[in-house]
Amino acid sequence: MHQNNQIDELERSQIMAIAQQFSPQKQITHIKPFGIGNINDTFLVSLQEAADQSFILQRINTKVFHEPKLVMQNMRVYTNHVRDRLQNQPLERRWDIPNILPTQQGQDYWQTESGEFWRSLSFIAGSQSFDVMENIEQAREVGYALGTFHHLTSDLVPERLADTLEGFHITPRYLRQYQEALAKEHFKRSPEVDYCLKFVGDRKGLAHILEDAKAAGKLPLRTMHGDPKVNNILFDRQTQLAVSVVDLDTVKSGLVHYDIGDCLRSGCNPVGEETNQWEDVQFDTELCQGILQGYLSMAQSFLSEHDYAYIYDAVRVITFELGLRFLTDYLVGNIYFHVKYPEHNLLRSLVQFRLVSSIESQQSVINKIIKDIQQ
Ligand code: GN1
Ligand code: MG
Repeated sequence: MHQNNQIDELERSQIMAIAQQFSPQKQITHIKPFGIGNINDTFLVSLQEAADQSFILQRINTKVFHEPKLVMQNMRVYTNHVRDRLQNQPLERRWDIPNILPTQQGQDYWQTESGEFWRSLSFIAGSQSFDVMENIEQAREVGYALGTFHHLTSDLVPERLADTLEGFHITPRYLRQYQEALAKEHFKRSPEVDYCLKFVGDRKGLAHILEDAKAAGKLPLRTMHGDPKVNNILFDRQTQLAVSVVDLDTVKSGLVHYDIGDCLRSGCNPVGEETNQWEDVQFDTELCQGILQGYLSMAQSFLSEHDYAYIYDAVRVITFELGLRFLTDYLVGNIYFHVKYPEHNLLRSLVQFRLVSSIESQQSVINKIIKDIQQ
């Protein structure tokens, strides 16, 4: 199965058997695909007489994560750290972290004979997520959630986390891979492809901004989430407050700027990254202000002058980077991101590039927001 929208009967019974490994005593009533992840396959498993104990079952994409056991090890390090920290210094409001559900043998994962790697996590009770932000209050909550994540991991020594995805968010590497693909692959030219090629050609310098700042010692390595797009933030259905950040596979040592940028990239695009109307994509600066206000309410204490100076760059670099990743995957034949049709990654890259243009055309507004919030 490559898209998270259907499962056939045979697959359902196989998945059911795997789910049972993580819940041997309870009867499973229902399994359904969950969310819109581009890499792993995710399911929600419901239990009879224990609706509140529904859990998440995921097949890790081992073509992307070559060492899935290290992914689980990192998740242990992260969840133990945050749980201890919350116990010693509780927050004033609800904040949850998913529990790793072990198998009957006490392992954090289940491997099938064919080598598939599965794991289960508790479902955060009464929560929901959104693919796009509907209002400024939600935007503030998204920012608060990312700030809380960075706050709670600010004393987690990044070296304790293994690098499970080498080169992840190292923008110059993606640029190199793109250039290699351009040189090697035979792809169909079209006005859209030409637009993308020119777009990247005009902005090659962008790829180096954050890595150069890191090399110059301006931006320190910290623990980063790696994928804080808005639908990885969970909201309490009742209070509508953010209560958790999920999708912890890419938690590792890195620049928090990739996180800040990614959160703004996904949160300030009201038509969403899967839109067909790429020409309508715009960066919404009010939502940007909301996210940054929420973020700084938690992060002000550990951000330096340099950190602030690179926030604008962070948002356009990460948006450019994602566009580049989608485009490269299109050029090499869609091997990394799940796609629903052959041009899917091309369209996704157009969406991100359009967003970059919109960010660039509003540079002074965005910089003013950053400046005002700092005071
Ligand atoms: C992938 O699988 P998903 O949707 O959680 C990708 C992110 C991208 C995102 C874009 C490990 O995340 O880096 O920002 O798609 N994750 C990985 O939607 O590459
Ligand atoms: Mg992810």
